[in-house]
Amino acid sequence: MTTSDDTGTNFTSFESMGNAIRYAAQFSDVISCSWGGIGSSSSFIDSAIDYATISARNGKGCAVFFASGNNASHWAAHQDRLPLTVGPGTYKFGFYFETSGSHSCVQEYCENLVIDQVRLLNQTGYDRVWWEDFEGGGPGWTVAHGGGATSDWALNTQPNLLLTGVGSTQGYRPPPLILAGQPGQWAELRSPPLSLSGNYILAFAKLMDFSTVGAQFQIKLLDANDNLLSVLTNIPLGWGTGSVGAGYISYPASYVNSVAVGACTDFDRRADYSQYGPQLFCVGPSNGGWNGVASTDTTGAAGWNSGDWENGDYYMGFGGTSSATPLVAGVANLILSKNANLTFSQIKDSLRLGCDKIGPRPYDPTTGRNDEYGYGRVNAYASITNAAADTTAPTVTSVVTKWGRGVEVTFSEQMGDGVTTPANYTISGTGKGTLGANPATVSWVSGYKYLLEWSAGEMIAGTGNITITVNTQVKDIAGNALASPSSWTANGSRVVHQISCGANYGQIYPFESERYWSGGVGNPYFNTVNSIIDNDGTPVAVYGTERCVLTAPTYSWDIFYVLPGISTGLNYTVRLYFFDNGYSVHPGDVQFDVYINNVLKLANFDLIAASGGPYIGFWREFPNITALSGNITVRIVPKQTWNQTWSAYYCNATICGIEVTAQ
Ligand SMILES: [Ca+2]
Ligand SMILES: [Ca+2]
Ligand SMILES: [Ca+2]
Repeated sequence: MTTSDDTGTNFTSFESMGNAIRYAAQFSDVISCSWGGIGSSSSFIDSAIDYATISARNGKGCAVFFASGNNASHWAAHQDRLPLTVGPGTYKFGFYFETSGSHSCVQEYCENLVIDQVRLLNQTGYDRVWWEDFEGGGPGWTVAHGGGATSDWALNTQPNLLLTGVGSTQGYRPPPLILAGQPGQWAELRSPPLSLSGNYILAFAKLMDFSTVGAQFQIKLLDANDNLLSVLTNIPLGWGTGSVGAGYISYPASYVNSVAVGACTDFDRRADYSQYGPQLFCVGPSNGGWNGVASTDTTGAAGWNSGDWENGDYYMGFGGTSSATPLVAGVANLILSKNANLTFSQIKDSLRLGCDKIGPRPYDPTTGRNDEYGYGRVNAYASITNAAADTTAPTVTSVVTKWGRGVEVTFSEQMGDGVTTPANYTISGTGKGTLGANPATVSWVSGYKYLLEWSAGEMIAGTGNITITVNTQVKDIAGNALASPSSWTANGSRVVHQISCGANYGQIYPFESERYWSGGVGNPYFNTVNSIIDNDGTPVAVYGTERCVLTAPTYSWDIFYVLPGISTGLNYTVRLYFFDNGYSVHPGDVQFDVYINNVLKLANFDLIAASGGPYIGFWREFPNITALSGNITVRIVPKQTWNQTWSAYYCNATICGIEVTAQ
């Protein structure tokens, strides 16, 4: 997320993040955030989460999920995955550790390196070809040393150095060579010989906690006689992988109205990295055990999977609490697919009651939770099963005419099947005019509101004279068919086009987003409008956005609109909206011609003379326009004039809005 007030650091400003949450809450039932750990709390973010979880969804509240964070231990959240290609033969893997000799630490094991869960995956990066968890001691593995070293890698059983996410009791660890204070001491752990051919991925879990730079941790490919074939990776020591035991929930997951989600593994244990604490709600399946999470990837060579061997559109090594969080958010969406009327609190109840009590830690008998697992591991089936069913039939709650070919229909709740099918909507009443019985399109606006649009015809002006009837093929998201009231009556309108020119901010109701245009530039700024002459109720934002040619040294292009769907045999009034944005300020600076249907309507039109100054909105109206090949065209032609503001000859032109009304 990048915005204009981006501070240039990893994250944009707290204010922008808060605004993004508020924006998402206008359109979403569930918000999943895999970011966090941004330090101090922010009132911008807190208040945005409050808004989303309390006020959004018509007061039902969005469910807002945040990842708890990945720094609970030195075991890396994202484990190493080393690709290799070998011809037919017998191979070993060597885990090589060499001292720098520069270390001054005298405490044994003051530096820690442990490996566990070593596995060779097929080239998809998912299926195990061979593996070792050292729980049986690691039969077939051998050790070697040199450079003055006298000891080898050995089994490690210290509780603080075991990989939590797999129920591990043993890992493998190099000796404290560094205590000798001499460079070049080494010890190597070698896998059993493996018969291999083709493409593989070597994966393993590692714990690294070193401060010394210059020592080495290498993973080598060896032949059957322990000869070096290649170094698969070389990790200079000094690369810590996080702060030990960050036994807290990162912010904003820790905020009182967030749902904090941690990660568990395919052993049903808390992933070693998964941050925990009293605010943790639950855990969701992720990596940290044997396998990662399969995910889509940026297509082709871009992204995490470059597609060396396989289709690069997928990635098998996703993980972290960033992976667990959208999974739990997805379960919340499944719950809402059963009953979209559930509140945020009820969604949490369904998730909580569905959780499986996994792991070795006891759960509080009263609250049903502990700090490492929250209420337990999410269970989609159990959560959906315990959610109350929606048995309420939806109804139509309002119909509002937006323009002569657009009507908004609002329902009582979140809708599902049939709601965007035009044949399920019928317009009737004397105000219907020449509109067809069914709209051409039905599109979602926001919440429970849908927009019906016709592509041709006109309503006849009147009061309370159109009726929209919706049939029972329209259902709520749980499948309940529409019930009474299923129709509603509203005023008619004769407006067939209302277009906000250069509208870069989306639709400005009831004006359409800009369409049917060519030429000119959509001004990306929202101009301040000081006043409007003969205000007809058009939104100020329509004047504040424009399609323009600004101080062009020579004539470059016309601004041209071709408005379709104009009926023959009717007269139309075309109203054009204008505004000077203050870039030029003197009468005479901005002049252009206006043609409608190729007829010159305004010659050398002096924008600033017409308005009396900059920042003033106004309009001009042209009646008795008829269809030209089914269209009405509006052409704005910039004229070169002496620009007093900028002291040069420039071409300028601008238009803010177009309204076409059947007379
Ligand atoms: Ca183990
Ligand atoms: Ca890719
Ligand atoms: Ca319902």
